[in-house]
Amino acid sequence: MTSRTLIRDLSHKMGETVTIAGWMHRHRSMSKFGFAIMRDRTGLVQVVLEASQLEQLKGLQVESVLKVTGVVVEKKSKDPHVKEVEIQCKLLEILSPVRDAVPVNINNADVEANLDTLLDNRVVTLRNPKQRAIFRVQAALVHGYREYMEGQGFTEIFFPILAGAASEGGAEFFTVNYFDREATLTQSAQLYKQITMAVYEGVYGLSYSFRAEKFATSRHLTEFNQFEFELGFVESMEDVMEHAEGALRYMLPYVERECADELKLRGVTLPPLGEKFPRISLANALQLYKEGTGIDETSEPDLSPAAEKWLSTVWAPKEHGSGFVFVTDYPASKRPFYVKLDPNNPNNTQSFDLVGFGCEIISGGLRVNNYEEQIQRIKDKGLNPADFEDYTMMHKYGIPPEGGFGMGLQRLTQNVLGLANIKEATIFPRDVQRLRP
Ligand code: AMO
Repeated sequence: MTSRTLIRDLSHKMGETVTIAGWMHRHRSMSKFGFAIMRDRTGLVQVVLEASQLEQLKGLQVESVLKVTGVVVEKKSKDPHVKEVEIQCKLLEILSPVRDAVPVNINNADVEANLDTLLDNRVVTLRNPKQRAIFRVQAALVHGYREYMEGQGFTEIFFPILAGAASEGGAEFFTVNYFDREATLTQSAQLYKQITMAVYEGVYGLSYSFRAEKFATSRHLTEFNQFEFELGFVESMEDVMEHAEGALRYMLPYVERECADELKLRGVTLPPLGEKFPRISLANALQLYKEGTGIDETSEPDLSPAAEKWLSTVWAPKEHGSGFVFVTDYPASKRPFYVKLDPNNPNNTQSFDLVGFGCEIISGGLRVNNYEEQIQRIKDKGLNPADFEDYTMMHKYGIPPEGGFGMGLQRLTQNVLGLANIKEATIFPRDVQRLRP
């Protein structure tokens, strides 16, 4: 068993001799003694060093990896209400010396660098506690999602990344050389989640999605993850929206509980959930936007980023006490081949987006579950049914009325934390220019 004590546990060890290990976050030398601020995955602590130990650190830079054995004592604090501890070092061991100065200063409250510098140096900038917090929150979102879906009795599926045909249509897909033929990287787990739904009825999973997005925006990546969901035997789209709402109502309080320190460090408060997320049609949403702002986008087939922002940060909080709104009934021209058409209007689809935090975070809807209709929809989108034979086999051999949704992991993380660019919420982001680190 390791004898290492984690920094967060030091306050319970007053007067004891302990061993901690971590990175030298900061370092300050006086004439006869000095201080090292040590950092591990749980926090920071000050270590008081004697002259001989300062000698050991000579020539070493911050980020050197150290092991310190010493006594936990109370730290004199300016604020009498704050009880802090520090360690009086008895034995200093250098586990990994760093001799070159780190390229970006990472020991301030946050990394003060532009986005490219931050990402180019991700290997070290991620060590800054405020940066590190982002991916603790992201992990908690995933755990919350899984817990919600397991609670419903649904089955987690691990979807493939290499596939034959592009699931979302369009030109935004990558091809890879697969032995002597061409494969694509999945744009989503759409086809596979439907196929597995026709076995397990309720399926979910975290997929990898690849989109050959040529233009870098603050909300698009070329590689991202989706919280996927698909459910059979639904009676209406409401059955799907209920789980999209249910998942978020579970995940956000979960993150508030599990990541209270991280949210505090980043100064984040989450938007109100309200009693129930409102549901409005796209036409209605655009009309409300026009009435509320004077901006007329009523002839547009989609919401603009500005309209998404207004709806979820102005309209929904004011009218429904919620920072979230479902927008339904998107035109058929804007939705892929698998989305079910409105039986009363073939130009309309039974689909929805969930807009929250000022941005679209979920897309979903009902699916075509009739074989002939699905073949026709594939043709209508200019695609070749032969490329989708494995998929349409499911329609041929029985698929219940069904629907589902996809929610971007990085998109959600970005918005939960109020980050300006989705790349900040992506641990190793890829875009047109970036393929490293
Ligand atoms: P859609 O393409 O709308 O739907 O994607 C679903 C959700 O994934 C996120 N997202 C992205 N995140 C980062 N970079 C991108 N380029 C990007 N594109 C999308 C968004 C979006 O709401 N199969 C359907 C979902 C379904 O109907 O089940 C799909 O992929 O958060």
